[in-house]
Amino acid sequence: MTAADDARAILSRLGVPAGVFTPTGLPIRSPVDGSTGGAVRTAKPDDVDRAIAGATMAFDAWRRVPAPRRGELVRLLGVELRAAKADLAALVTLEAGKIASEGLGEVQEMIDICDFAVGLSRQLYGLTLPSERPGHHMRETWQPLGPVAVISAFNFPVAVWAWNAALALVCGDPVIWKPSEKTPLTALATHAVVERALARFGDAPDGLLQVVIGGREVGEALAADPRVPLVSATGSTRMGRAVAQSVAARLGRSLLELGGNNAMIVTPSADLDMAVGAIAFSAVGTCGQRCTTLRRLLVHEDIAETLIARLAEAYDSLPIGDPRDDGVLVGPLIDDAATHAFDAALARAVEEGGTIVTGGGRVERAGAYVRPAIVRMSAQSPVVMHETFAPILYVLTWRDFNEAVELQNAVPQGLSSCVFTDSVREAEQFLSAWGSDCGIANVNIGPSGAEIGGAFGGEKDTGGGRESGSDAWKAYMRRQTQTVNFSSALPLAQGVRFEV
Ligand code: UN1
Repeated sequence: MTAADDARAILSRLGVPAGVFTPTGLPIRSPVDGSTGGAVRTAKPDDVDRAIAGATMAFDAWRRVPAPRRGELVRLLGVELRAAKADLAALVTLEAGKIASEGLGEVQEMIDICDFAVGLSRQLYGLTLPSERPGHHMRETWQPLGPVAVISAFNFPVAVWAWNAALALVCGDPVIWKPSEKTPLTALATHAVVERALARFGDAPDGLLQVVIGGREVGEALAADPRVPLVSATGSTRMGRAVAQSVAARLGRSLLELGGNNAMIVTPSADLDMAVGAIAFSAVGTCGQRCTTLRRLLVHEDIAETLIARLAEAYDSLPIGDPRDDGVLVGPLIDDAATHAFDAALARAVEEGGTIVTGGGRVERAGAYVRPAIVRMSAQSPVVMHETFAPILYVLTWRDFNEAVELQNAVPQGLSSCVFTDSVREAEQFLSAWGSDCGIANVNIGPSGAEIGGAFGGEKDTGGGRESGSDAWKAYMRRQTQTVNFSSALPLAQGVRFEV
């Protein structure tokens, strides 16, 4: 059986109706062995319109449901996800190429955000504010916003939808999901799990949770439609810029989680055993295809040779292969286009003065398998400034800690960052107002693998959005300032007199 056949078998086990498959449409493929097998139906322009109309109707009903009851649907989704965890994770592995443990971790991330959102459904707190007028109450309330479009990327094909959907649901918003064209199967499988949660819930309105499979035109239609007040998009900076402009043109709201170019600063006092482990996971985990992947290693010149030698040794023994196999740590890239981008970036790095320490090139097997690379650079040349979604780690050295922080901040992206140090001074400077300029800043932890409890996202070309934990839920609601006059007079604010 090919991996594409395996994927179809899991789909039918998860209850996805056979009707989603068509002879033409979006081809089903697996990066695990490069196999293809059939296609899934894609949306026509009318389908997008119908989905938005359905979500608009659903919103009218769902916003009237008390938030803790909305939380009950998310609780049931968490229960169904737990039951489907093994199958859904296996499908993530087959369709996105993640190793088994990371596939399971991705589904766990969905379950975690469901648990978070269930609690949140009783904590959508507003404020009471002192009114300057006698006999008046003033407060701030958070109201449901309306249909939310979620445009997600192949690399976290289901977790990022869950971050958005779990929060949107408790906030009172329907969700229309446009998954990546590269990972339609995991979206369809997730939707089958959603259907089970909806059936157990009983009386959710039709159109509350929808999936629209298709290409760029689906995303464009969702971004341009004024009936969709919030568009949450994850992907490249180029895609995010297009979405943001379209949404802004109609004065809608966008929530963007775009490219990263994440760095680790390693100082002379760092625990190098810990640093090597963190670098390996964050630079080659998910085959370098996380937004939070470590792409730049900024190491003090006194320890550079030692650290690079240790890393080269670790890289040379990396188990690369079928992501379903025990012990494998590096699976395939998503497709051939990604391997070409990997090759091209390495060639460019050499042209720009870089030296390849280890890695580069293909692993001889069917599928898009490459050898993760380490490249020494003497400067942050254009290729280093650019996010290549592949396992390439650029190494640069520094002498002064301020210089290291400057290098870290000198790229267009601002997602995640970290420092390895035993110095409180360095750690705290890194976390200060003149330290890391990223949305995520860690000490003695790599830049990837964030928990759902914190707000996730970053600055500059990363798009400025925050998803997942903390108060990210506020993006899915509309703030309303309410003032109630319970006196029998009509005093005006600021002492204005207007008597008729
Ligand atoms: C992404 O790559 O789009 O912090 C999300 C992490 C994961 C999420 C990554 N929890 O690496």
